[in-house]
Amino acid sequence: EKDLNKNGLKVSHPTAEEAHPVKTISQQAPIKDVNRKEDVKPKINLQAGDNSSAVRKPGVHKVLSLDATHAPRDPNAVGQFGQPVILPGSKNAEVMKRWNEGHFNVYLSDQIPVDRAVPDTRPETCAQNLVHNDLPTTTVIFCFVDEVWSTLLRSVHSVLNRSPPHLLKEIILVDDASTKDYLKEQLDEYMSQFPRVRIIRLKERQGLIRARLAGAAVAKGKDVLTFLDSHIECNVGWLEPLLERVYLDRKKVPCPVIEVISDKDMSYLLVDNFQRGIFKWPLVFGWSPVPEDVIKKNNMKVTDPIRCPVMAGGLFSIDKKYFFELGAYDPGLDVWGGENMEISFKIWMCGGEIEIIPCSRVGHIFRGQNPYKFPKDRQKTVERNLARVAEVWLDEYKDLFYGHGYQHLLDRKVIDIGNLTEQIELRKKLKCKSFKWYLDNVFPDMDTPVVKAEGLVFNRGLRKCLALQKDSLSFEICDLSNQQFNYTWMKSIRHQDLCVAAQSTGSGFALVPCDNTKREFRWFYKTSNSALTEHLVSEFVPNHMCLEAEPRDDSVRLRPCQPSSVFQKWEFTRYHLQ
Ligand code: LR7
Ligand code: MN
Repeated sequence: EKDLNKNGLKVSHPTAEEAHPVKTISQQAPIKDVNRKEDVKPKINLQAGDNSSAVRKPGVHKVLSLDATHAPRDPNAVGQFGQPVILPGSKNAEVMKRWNEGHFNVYLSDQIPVDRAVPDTRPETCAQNLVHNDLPTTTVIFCFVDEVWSTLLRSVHSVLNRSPPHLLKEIILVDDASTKDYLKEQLDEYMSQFPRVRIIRLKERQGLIRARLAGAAVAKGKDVLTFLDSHIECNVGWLEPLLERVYLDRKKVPCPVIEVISDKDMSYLLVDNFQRGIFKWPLVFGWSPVPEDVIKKNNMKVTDPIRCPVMAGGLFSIDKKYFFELGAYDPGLDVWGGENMEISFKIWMCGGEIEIIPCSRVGHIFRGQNPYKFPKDRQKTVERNLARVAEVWLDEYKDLFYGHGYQHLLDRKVIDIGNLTEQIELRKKLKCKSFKWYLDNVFPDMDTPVVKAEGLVFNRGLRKCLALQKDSLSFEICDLSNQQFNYTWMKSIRHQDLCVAAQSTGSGFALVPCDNTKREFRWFYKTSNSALTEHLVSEFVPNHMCLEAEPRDDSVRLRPCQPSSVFQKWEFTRYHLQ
């Protein structure tokens, strides 16, 4: 069922079960940041909200809980209060028949009220938290393609019912060229009851990234944009804590805690506290708990915002002007995937912050598969998006992206990732910091060295080292001059911009400007614990020959690999391999 590319790597985000531990018991435990100290005093930002030059009054009120949602219209309905529903076995066929409409239990969803109550899963003290009286308003943007009727409606009702009306400027539904009939006149008619809801329709399928951009472009609200997936349920008091963060600092990008609506029984499940959004190579999103000792050391409270290296993608609020200052999303990203990495790197590297706000909680139906078609191949679409992000934002670390199974993307004849000039210009214009800065400051626990090994390349047999010699390699007594090499994620043996290339004919080498797309630059480094096979094997020459020291004249050459030959054993000074 998993989406594996040809290297066996997952390109979809992890499913709820895999990566987002759920709990049904009530939560306790504290929170805080792992990377930086949380601001002690709220920053008063005169630029946020209206342009009044007066210092904001501390005027504060408790988060509105809009208690009507706790006393639903129909308390005996199926799935009410987010309870699990076990359908009789006789319904199985029907459940299965409708499953693929949304890749969740659509049959059951259709039985559950569109305005059901869900358990208030906020930490207890959240109801006492204070927010400002003059919070900015928000436009809520849902984009969707062929969303299931009942879940789309439940998403909209949860916003209408659980957002303080004076803070909800409008809800924009962006129909990304859906094919289902019920999403046409029937949806128009239904939504016409709610003056705050507007529908815009895209003539051609654009994908969620450009669909969100289309929504943002027509937003009438001037303050804040809030993006949500179209199969969610906002919990009690979800909005004000998000807007409060933007109010305190317009460069904060707050995300709610994303809770789980079961795809099988539609129950609303509480997730573990202290989860951060992170990524692993090759740019795979995941959740990771804030370490226990960090929680203790910082005396983190359960309600404290948690700074996140990356956001999940679908659910967040952002100051509208700031969103556009950042260049919004790269409009060259197609359909699904990668935009969460793009916006996350952009926010952090260009002066903003991403936070999860524990007092704001939204349930989301996690599905095993995308229920809609990709206009082109899904795998290729996501890879291409990620390659665009890597090229613009990762600096020298893009080798780690490509080196974790995406080397084929470097061949631009195979995959056209499109023009990136505007994105690169934008990064310059905004004077954004380096990816290294981001790793060191925002995600220091990732500990991801940019090369696999470095230093001298020492041969055990002759006790000498590889050395640079004009445009070729020599083999000399080890010293510290001209003998420093990196073994990179692209499998190249590199000295500054020069790389060791195998020659297709003969047994020689060249030391020439690196080119990650060419196979003559790739050297397997074969290791084993017995240390008998530390060979540097050319991927290029026929039969994968090995780098060998020639004892007679102290030169180096390529020879058929021989596991026992000491002249073929090479060691770097320092290893960062796994
Ligand atoms: O072509 C499309 N056009 C659309 O309008 C494809 C999708 N969409 C809509 C779709 O109907 C839905 O409302 O876009 C929204 C997101 O699509 P999903 O629900 O298929 O995405 P997802 O929940 O599987 O994936 C997560 O990662 C995506 C990467 O591009 C987006 O950022 C999603 O918003 C994001 N969802 C979340 O963050 C919710 C929590 C999931 C996690 C972890
Ligand atoms: Mn989703």
